[in-house]
Amino acid sequence: MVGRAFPQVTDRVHGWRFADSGGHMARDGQVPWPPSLMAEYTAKGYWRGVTLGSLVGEWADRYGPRTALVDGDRRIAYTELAALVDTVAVNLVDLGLRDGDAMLVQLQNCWEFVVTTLAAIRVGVVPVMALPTYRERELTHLAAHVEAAAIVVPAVWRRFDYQDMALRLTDSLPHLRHVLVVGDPVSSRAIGLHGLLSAEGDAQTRGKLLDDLAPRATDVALMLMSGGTTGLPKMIARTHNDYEYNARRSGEVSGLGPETVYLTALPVGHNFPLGSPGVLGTLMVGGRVVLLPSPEPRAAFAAIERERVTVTSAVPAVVQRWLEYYEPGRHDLSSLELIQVGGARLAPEVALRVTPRLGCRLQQVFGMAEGLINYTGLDDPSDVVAETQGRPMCPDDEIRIVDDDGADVPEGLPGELLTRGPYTPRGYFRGGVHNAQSFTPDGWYRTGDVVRLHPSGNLVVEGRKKDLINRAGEKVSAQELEDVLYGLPWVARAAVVGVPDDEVGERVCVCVVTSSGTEPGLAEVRAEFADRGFALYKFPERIEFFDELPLTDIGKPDKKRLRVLLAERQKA
Ligand code: OOB
Repeated sequence: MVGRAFPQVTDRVHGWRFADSGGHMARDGQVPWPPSLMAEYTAKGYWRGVTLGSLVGEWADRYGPRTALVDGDRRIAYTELAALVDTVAVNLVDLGLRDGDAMLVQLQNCWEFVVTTLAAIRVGVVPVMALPTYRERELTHLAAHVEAAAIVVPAVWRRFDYQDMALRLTDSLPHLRHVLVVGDPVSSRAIGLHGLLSAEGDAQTRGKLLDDLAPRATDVALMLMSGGTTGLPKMIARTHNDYEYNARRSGEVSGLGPETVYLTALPVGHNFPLGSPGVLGTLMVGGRVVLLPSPEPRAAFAAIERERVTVTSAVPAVVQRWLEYYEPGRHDLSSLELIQVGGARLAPEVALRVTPRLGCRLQQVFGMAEGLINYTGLDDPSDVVAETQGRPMCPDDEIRIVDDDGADVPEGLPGELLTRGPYTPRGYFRGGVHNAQSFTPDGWYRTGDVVRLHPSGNLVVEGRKKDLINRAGEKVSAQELEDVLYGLPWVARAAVVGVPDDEVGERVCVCVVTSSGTEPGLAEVRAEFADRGFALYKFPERIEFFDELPLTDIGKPDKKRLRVLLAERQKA
């Protein structure tokens, strides 16, 4: 146990919670749902009124000796997980961290991530999910925005000294009091997380004290980062009620159960592997979570084989690598029942190869940190699974598909997706001007995604509202062209972007990683589009070859970076 005596319950400061009465105004930067809907979501059983932290003890009671987490050689049973979470929670409180304080969590996939995150949540300390790739610029922005009181980082990971970076942050951020470090060496100015894994007193007394300190289900449980690829990330405060539902309902529509062995190889601080259904959805049903720090195929396949993994989630770029790497005689993926693919558009041609090649089912997941998640059904026909990105998981998810004037488009036509619902907050955390841009006055989140309703009732993502190339006023959807490119035998990966042009504003540039080593000329590529009857203005006007296309932290195509690379090539 660190430092001084356990604090009194009366010490509590209620940082980010909804007021109990008097208009349900949220404290400090959080936009609440209207009271009538809060009552309705509760009455309908979406919101169970439980905190995520209290679930850990429930899981231990229910699943006891079963393995909850696997991280390399470290295996943690449900009972041990609950004990670890309570011990760390007590020590966090003892460090002076309180209900409503924010703690940046910047860890690679490891068991300590799960324990620290749940420990914080248990006592109302709000973990802010910072991805491992963030550096000082992003972290300073996050820490300042939430006035973070603590940060937890690896000492060194992939040869980068996170501890050093975190300690430097404390110099410029007065709120940031504690640097917690996983691994060695721990600086004298930091606190080793492994030192927080023991505490004085017996577990029962500890549990009782922690229950008294527990936040309320309407409070903010954790913060997720928006997936936007422009500008600095925006923060989404998710409450216990809404995120518990997010993970529980996701688990239902993904068919998770006690026999599930879920592999998380995407960065676990992201909504997809964290709670959609991911780690939390798996733990809720007594399954086993296998943590791997990277989706690199050799290690991922070895983990699948060793742990008999049944479900995993991946972004399209990862699935493509797995499809290329897989050798039936060499790799045993026979335990794998389901691969969930989301985060970016999966080309139908690639989708169709998943089941025949890897021998497991495919489920498309179209979700967002802001809330709404769509899943294809486990019994949808294979063409629907290949061509659509699923349907909202909750009967009370509201969606609209609108034109530029905000009017509903005729059924089946593309438009921007707007949404509201029981796990889609009504604004960003301290969102300011972003809230006015991204949310309508009546609480609809403008996703920026262009979708259309498929006859199956599922949604098809047609692209991003801003991912249009404007060629002399004619709008070209990058995605429409990418789908064609993925059907060509020599294309391993493709991204289409607009490049600035004095004459027509922007021209269509095709960026390709080839699968065969051949590099066809522009004329050949244009002939493919001619064969398919495309309008002339959509034809590619430049083609560039790459060894790899740049990806974001989670593995989505990073078009912002791609544009920079293209500009550099142009100059050279
Ligand atoms: C997930 O969340 P974010 O917040 O990183 O990104 C959300 C955005 C969406 O608005 C959409 O533009 C894109 O990522 N996206 C997809 C997609 N899934 C997400 N675009 C096309 N097809 C898909 N299947 O990315 C996320 C969160 C929870 C579950 C799954 C993904």
